[in-house]
Amino acid sequence: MRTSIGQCMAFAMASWAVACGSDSTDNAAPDAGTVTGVATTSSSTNAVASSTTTSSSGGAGGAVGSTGTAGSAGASSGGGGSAGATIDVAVPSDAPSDALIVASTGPWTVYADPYANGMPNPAMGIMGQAVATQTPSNGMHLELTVSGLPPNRTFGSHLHLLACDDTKAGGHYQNMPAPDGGANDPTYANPTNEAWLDITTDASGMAHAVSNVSWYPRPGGAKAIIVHDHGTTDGGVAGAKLACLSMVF
Ligand SMILES: [Cu+2]
Repeated sequence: MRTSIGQCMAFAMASWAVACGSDSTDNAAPDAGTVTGVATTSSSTNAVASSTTTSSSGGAGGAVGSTGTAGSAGASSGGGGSAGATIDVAVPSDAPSDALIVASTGPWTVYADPYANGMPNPAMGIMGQAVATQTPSNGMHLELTVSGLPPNRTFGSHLHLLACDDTKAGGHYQNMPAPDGGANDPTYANPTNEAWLDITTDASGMAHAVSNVSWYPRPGGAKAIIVHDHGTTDGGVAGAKLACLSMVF
């Protein structure tokens, strides 16, 4: 059964290629339910699709065209598509036919001992995916859909600069980079200069967030989505980093 990303998007379809990292040996299924240290994981195991779309054909009527399957999330050696989630991905109906798409279905990196006090990681069971599309005006429509979280709880989430295994993805991606030492200055750390994806789970632990911004990340400039302990407050502060989805622009 495939998971629909959400009713909020009108979807025509895109075909997309899944490019898998060459380092495809580690942490596929085992990571899904266990807390793993970040240092040993390779972010290249995540499936990252980046391709041109074909024929949006304007159909909002849902998944008419070919549906890309993001199977074999890197780690499935046989390529049988076992590890990958199957998701419906589509481009907004107003997206140009050559719209850039970046998508990731995991696996996720779940950080060990996120509070440095032995408390368990509430995002231990996180699953889900993110999809970014470039708008006609070179903006970005970014969607995050997750499950496996505690019910009825808000988590902060943002697009980050670095890979999941590189200083826990570093700081937030900023369209207009703050000067040194100013990364948390609200002039720069705000939801128009950064991509914020705060989520609030429903009773079943699922959540969905959308960020629409007027810019598109610079190539190589953003590499991950982080889920934090609590909702984002002034200056982009959201608490401990709990989990990370590799997403390389
Ligand atoms: Cu963040």
